[in-house]
Amino acid sequence: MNSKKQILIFLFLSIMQPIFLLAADGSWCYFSVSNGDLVVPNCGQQQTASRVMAIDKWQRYHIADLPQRSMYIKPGDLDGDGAIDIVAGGWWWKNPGSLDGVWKQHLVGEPLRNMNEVFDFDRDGDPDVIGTKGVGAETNRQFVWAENDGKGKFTIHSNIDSCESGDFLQGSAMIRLADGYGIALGWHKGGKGTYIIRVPDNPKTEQWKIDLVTETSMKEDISAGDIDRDGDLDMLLGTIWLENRDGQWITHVLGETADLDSDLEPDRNDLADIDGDGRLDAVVSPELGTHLLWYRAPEDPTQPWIRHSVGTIEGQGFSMDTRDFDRDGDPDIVIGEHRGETHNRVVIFQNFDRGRTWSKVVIDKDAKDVIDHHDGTVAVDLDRDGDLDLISVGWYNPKVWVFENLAR
Ligand SMILES: [Ca+2]
Ligand SMILES: [Ca+2]
Ligand SMILES: [Ca+2]
Ligand SMILES: [Ca+2]
Repeated sequence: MNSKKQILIFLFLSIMQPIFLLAADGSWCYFSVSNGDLVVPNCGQQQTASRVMAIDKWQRYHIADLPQRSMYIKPGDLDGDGAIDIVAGGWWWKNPGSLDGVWKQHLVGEPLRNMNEVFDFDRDGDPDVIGTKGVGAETNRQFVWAENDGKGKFTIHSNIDSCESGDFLQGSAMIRLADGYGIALGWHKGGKGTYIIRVPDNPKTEQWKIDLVTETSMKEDISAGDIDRDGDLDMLLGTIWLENRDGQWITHVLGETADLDSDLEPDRNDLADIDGDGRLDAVVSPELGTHLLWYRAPEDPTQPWIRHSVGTIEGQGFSMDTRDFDRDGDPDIVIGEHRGETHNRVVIFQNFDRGRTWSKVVIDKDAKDVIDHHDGTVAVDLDRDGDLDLISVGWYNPKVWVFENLAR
């Protein structure tokens, strides 16, 4: 073979490589600026391309109608069969093995009516449940926890202090503290501030205490992460973060939204390294506004963080999760709409080029009196096939949903 032929074959293989890869595994796509899939970054001449898992094929399943609103929806293998079940409100649903099967509904146990965390509190290997006695959005500050026997049968314990203020939860985060685990709490009307429930060493016999740790609250979501990289977990409340300084919680303002939209209130938030520089950035989704934002953490996170736009979300951002849906190594963002004018959608914002370019992929859309999302669109690989599925719950439409990702 002469060298000209070799070069031609080499060029042919180079051009065909993405197509060969696509053929080898149908769930992977090739995106490039050269064919218009991606916007050229910074209006420059630079070539950018990446190979990512497809995120545009989904199947929705209606799992249950709820008699009242549930604050949260969370995953966990409650019965120990290896399949991931769903918990919302006072119920759990057994994973039928195939996501299109019948999800049998079980009561966690009265008087636990509004789950806020699923976690192995007694460290015996199975997930337990904590929640308030509150029905729907009624004011209730009394917590109980449900001890799992490993097979999804629960014993309810009431050895938790009542919270001194609060109406219903809009923020809840498991947080590892110097002396054990805690559950950070944010109330819808703010209460007196941010609280932490202390999980005692022996959760069955010792009383669980609740401390007001700071008067600061943004009345919404709470995310835990080591923002200042000093080895302990801090908290993100939206455009404020709380520095864990040896158990004292110091308030830092990281950015603003008022100059962009004076009505906008941060609702859901996540900590994720959007630009791949090793620092946790803040993702903030809106209530009473449409701007989905991320704030880049500076070297010293007590200094102002630089705000960037991800895109707009017409139905507002009451449901959000930040995970690597396309498996290209960077976090993407899913939003479930709650206040769409006529319809509510589930939208994935796909991160390209370290948070500079986002591609908006609508994966579900239906009439607003059929579906909405509130503290939902939680990403979890429900069928353990290697792609992230979603579980979600509505507020105007209190229903439980599963979205199966058909990439795999
Ligand atoms: Ca347990
Ligand atoms: Ca820290
Ligand atoms: Ca990604
Ligand atoms: Ca999956």
